[in-house]
Amino acid sequence: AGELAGAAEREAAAWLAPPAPVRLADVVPAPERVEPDPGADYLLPTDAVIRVSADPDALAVGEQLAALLRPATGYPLPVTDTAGPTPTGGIALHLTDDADLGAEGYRLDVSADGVRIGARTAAGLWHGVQTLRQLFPPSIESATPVGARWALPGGSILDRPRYPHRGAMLDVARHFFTVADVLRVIDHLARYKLNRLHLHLTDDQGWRIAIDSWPRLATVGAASEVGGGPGGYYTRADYRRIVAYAAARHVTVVPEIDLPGHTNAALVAYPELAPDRTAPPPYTGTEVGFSYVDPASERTYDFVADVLGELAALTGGQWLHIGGDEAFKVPADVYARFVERTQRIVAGLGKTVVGWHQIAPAAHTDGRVLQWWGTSGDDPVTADAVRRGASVILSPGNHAYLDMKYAPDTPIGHDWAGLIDVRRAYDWDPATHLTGVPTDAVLGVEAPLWTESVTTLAEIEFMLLPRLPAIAELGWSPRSTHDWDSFRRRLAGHGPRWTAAGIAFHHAPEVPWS
Ligand code: TNX
Repeated sequence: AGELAGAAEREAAAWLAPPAPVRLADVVPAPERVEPDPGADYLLPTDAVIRVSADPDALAVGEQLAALLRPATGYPLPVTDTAGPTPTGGIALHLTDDADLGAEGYRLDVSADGVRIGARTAAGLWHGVQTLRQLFPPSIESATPVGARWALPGGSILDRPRYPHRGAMLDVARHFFTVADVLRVIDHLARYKLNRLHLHLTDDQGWRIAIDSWPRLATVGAASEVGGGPGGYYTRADYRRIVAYAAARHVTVVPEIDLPGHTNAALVAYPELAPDRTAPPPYTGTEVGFSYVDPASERTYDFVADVLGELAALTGGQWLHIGGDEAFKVPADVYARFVERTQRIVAGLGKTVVGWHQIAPAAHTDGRVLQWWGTSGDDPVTADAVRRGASVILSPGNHAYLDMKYAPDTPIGHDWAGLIDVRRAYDWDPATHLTGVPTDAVLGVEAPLWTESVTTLAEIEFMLLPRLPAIAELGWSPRSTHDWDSFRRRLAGHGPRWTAAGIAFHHAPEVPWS
């Protein structure tokens, strides 16, 4: 009888049809345009079908959507292309030729009859799917079936990114992280419509990518990390797996080989690259600026060309990051010549060069990108490089550095660029941040996570969440949507999602977690 009463109650609840628990505007990053239609909520039925344009990349997005929704709903959610029989209802993913949507935009319509996402590209459909995912109740993130009403709020969203470059950086050199950890970080990026993963692959404490022509980089240079742990490196197959997993989530990997400084691990493996031709001891501390490959030796340029050549062949994306930061022991003119020669090597490989903003004084080369990590908002040298043609990715140390502590009592992290709570991560404008850098020179934003003090995936997640969504919103959402109170309220809705997905996060006191 108890069971019957329960069933009756459930039926009564369905008849009363409460509104969908999530509001259409509760999305992070904030969409460009939201038009709620409270009369048009949609209840996903058990037999819903996902119908997709007959295109392999679009169908892949349809399969990924099904894989996101199946565990919690327990529904079969078959994926078919639109050429097949056309059931009503369900979720449709359509490639359209609506030029307004650009390379990554989408339109999402929820009506009482079903859901439709339209985009010009599979990337646009993918971003639309991330929005749809956030419109379901938080328990959609559960890995096991949950008895919930899978109701979606009615209405329409039109959405496009503000900037083409929306990234995060993971330092796998100070501490090494497994392929599985990196894939999980890619999942976090994709949730918030970030499209670049910058991997800081080399530093004083370890070299993390196998290079066939210089094998000791991995076998010797990788065997250390901060604090004396065992280190590690990615094989070519590992690296390819990361690139492919990212590409399937519409994220491009930007690999960094830090040159000419931050190279102690390479010198341990190949003393012939050291200015005094002597191998230094492996380094497990956290100082910077003491090491460099010899800019006066031709062997150094063989090394640079071989390493960047192998990496260019391995990596799918258009960019190679050459580091360039904190080469304190290399005189300015020698440094500039080294960077110029390295830039030419990258150009010769058909890739676009990215470097930390210290490379600014070097001559311009086509398409070159500077990554700003200063804390002042005013740097005439960077502004001058922009006048000579460079574009800029903004990673201001005092807003976007995910290795800064949230508060004085944060157990891990640094504070040299200040404390960065969620509001500080959110309250700045990439378009006007740097004096003398016009809006159209800004490619986008990136949040770096340096890992001197970060040793586990849970610690990565603790530093990323909830600040990564703040940086993501700066990169994606039109400035007109920028509003701290709106952001922290929308962000609060993600706590239960992360909890349901088993993701660690910092319960920042300025966010009204329920
Ligand atoms: C500066 S940011 C560095 C890194 C450190 C970081 C720690 C940059 C380009 N260089 O080598 O890990 O500070 O916050």
